[in-house]
Amino acid sequence: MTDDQTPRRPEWAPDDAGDAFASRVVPGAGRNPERSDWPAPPASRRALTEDDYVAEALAGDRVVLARAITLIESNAPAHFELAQAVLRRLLPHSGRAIRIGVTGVPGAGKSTLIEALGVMLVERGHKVAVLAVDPTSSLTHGSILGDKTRMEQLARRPEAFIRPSPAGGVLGGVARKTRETMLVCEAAGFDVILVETVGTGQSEVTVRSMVDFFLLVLIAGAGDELQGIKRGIVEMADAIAINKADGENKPRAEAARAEYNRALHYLTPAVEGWHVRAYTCSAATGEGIENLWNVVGRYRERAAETGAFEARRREQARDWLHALIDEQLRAFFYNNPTVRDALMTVETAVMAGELPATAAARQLLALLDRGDSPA
Ligand SMILES: Nc1nc2c(ncn2[C@@H]2O[C@H](COP(=O)(O)OP(=O)(O)O)[C@@H](O)[C@H]2O)c(=O)[nH]1
Ligand SMILES: [Mg+2]
Repeated sequence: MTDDQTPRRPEWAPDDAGDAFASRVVPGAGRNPERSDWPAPPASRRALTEDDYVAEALAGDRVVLARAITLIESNAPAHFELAQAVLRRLLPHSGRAIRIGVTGVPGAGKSTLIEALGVMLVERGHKVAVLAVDPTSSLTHGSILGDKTRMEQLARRPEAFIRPSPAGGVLGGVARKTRETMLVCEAAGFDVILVETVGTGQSEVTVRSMVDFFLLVLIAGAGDELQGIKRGIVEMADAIAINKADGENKPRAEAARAEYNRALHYLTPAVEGWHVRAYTCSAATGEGIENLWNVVGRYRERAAETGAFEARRREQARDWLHALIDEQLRAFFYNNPTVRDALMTVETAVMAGELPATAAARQLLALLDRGDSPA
């Protein structure tokens, strides 16, 4: 047997596949320029036009969907225009999904829970998209999202689409990309969007502002159940899942649930007419996962009846507009050449106590007019 006939391990083989392959990998043949009758490269390699993106995203093509999202996530100015043009055309086709945010401290089992819920939902005929918001992921390579980030079982299902957090550092950028990605997924026919966030800091507020339902995942700790998680986060939740209610841990989880329910009793619900409650579940065994989905269903029904569902979305859209204006004003200001030239001097004067900060800010803002006039 010559070397060439030895079965070779394909690049895409699973880690545990061993070395016994019936087929072997041959180097790919390049496109032959003499053979114009050969088919053009598949769409997955061609540069797509605005029409391609729109038509194929609407058709639910996962390859194009992934490319559309890459386009949205791109920071290149040339991509920005195209991405916005595509989004604008997809927007009327979005909005029909239920958007669920999942938060909680690292290790609480968010990814495991999302996977269990996601698998259950695709088995019921849903199309499920999983997105992540983790502004730190570019630094930690996503490790903070835990060891289940890849969600292998769910990832194997063609009805599911899993997108890790966009790299890019600042929360504002990650939030914009996630929001827009969500719209593209909805236009592509995904009817359940699950957004996972790390349970540390500002990202919960951001995710809460883009979802219909916000689920807080907790685990039973020793003693004070309300410790270790900021009260503000509890107040934002539409339901609390006490996860890992399995094995020896089950009684503690039940106790934690009772304790949370007592505490929740005193909180004003974020959505009128909806009572936030705690439930136990086990993402590992699947127990209680269906119940959580039923809770989401009841919420959706109830909030639709009262008008709270649509009101929340409308308010989110308005808040989002203002957040973008703030962000763009800031960029416009700091990128202005006149401002940039003056900033250091003014900063120094303020630091030295020679100029009040209020006057300094006004002075700098006044430069915007001057900087733009032809002079
Ligand atoms: N016993 C038990 N372990 C779980 C459960 N859910 C998650 N885990 C484990 O907890 C660890 C962290 O889970 P992961 O989903 O990555 O947490 P995340 O950081 O919140 O996304 C993993 O080792 C999971 O296998 C559960 O319901 N029961
Ligand atoms: Mg995770």
